[in-house]
Amino acid sequence: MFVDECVIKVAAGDGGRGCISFRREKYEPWGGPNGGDGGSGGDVILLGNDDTNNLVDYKYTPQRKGERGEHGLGSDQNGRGGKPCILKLPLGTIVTDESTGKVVAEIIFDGQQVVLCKGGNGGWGNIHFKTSVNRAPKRANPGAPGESGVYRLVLKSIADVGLVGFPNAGKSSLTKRITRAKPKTASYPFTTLHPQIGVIEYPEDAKGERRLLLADIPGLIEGANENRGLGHRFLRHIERCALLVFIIDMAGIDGRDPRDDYAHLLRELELYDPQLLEKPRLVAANKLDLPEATGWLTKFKRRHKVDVVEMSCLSGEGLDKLKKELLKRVTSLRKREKKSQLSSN
Ligand SMILES: Nc1nc2c(ncn2[C@@H]2O[C@H](COP(=O)(O)OP(=O)(O)OP(=O)(O)O)[C@@H](O)[C@H]2O)c(=O)[nH]1
Ligand SMILES: [Mg+2]
Repeated sequence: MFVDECVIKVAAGDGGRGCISFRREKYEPWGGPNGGDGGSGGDVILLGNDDTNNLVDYKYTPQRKGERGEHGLGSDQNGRGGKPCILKLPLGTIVTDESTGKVVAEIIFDGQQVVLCKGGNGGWGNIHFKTSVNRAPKRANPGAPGESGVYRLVLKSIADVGLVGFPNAGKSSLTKRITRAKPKTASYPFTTLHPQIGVIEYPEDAKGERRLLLADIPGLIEGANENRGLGHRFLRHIERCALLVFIIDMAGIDGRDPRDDYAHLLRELELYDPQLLEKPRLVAANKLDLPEATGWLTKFKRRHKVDVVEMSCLSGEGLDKLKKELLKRVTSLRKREKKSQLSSN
């Protein structure tokens, strides 16, 4: 099961109690206080983890808690701190406070750590309350409560290139051919039911990035905005891509017109978020191994002024060219992004 949104209830551990205790030894009538401090409670910590692309664990166990700090003991023994509660999250998870709606964290890289809720401090033992006038204090502090809250987790996958297309256009076939991911492909619509991220690797001597992340998402159909098919919900997984690749089935199977397919896809993206149309895009004209495709391709180019890479996932034609094109474009987009970040700082 794929889950990309859920609500969790978390609490850091409370601090342990401070201890009231006195030194009791033979021939030592005024032993004095020796109650240790309580340990602090375990924090709730978010940890970026690139092994997963799913929030399903949090749907089934949405309540998480840090461990309480141990209470202080006599003979100056402080309590042990509570173990933190570590929430491993896929890269691209946005965490918002459910009560205020404010974003409190965004998980971007593997190993990133964010303390979401701080554990309570341990209470002081009576050793701290000794004064010149009260040398036998019968007083210690309770531990402070740990922070807690209700948070919404939303996963928007991080990828460089997002694939958009009607069902059966060949998105997963392409992912399979140019990355190591193994998505299912079949001749029925909606074979892909949730997003998959594949890595395109480039040789050492290629100019630019060494690897690009490719997001294969379920097919869109006309009326996806009214929740037809699987609807728009998976478009959030291409929101952060630098480049969108529209895969068009150029063979026009079942009386389809590839020119209209492209127009419908643009419309669906616009209905979801007009900003998606501002992203650089490229058309991958697929299934050129089929005889009908050549005629449609000419008509397509006449109607739509957009860069087209001609290819076939079946024969492998054009795949190298597409890979190179993706590398070239994403590398230059990333460079431009970096430059504009530097100039705005
Ligand atoms: N002839 C031919 N068939 C192809 C080509 N690419 C994909 N197919 C076939 O088209 C069908 C659909 O391919 P998929 O890769 O599953 O399509 P998809 O876009 O991922 O489809 P959904 O996951 O349903 O959205 C499969 O039967 C593929 O074998 C191609 O270049 N030529
Ligand atoms: Mg698919």
